[in-house]
Amino acid sequence: MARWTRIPAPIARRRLSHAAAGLAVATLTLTACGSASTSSSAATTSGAPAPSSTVSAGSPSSGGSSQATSITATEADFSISLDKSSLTAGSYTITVANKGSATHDLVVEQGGASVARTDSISPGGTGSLNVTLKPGDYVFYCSIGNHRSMGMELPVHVS
Ligand SMILES: [Cu+2]
Repeated sequence: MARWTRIPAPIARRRLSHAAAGLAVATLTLTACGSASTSSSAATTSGAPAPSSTVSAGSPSSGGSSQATSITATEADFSISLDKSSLTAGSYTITVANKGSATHDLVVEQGGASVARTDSISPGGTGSLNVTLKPGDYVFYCSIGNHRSMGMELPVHVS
């Protein structure tokens, strides 16, 4: 008999703790709801900064024409290589690193016309240019001496 009288006590205690837990959950839920609505209204209020950070993340695929993508062209004697194999239409800042022992430059050409170019770049130096690329075929080349015919010519397709 003594055992039977002892058993209900833990059950009652468990029920109590369940009830307490339920209250705690209810309180947490209320608190969570309160803070959630506060933070979502804060996000709505700060609507301007939020989209701009989203744009920087998703700009390469859609509508990122306002923000330039940085790419690097590496020149040597006598070659040009890009750190990106495929380019999509948009604005680009192209950093040109001259790893050769001769002076080079970089010209972006489309349909035989120069679209953008760097100044002459000394050996070991870097230059840069800004260009907006549209879908189509371009040629990146070095305009110094006969470097283009020596191999400093890179066809670039922009999709
Ligand atoms: Cu060159």
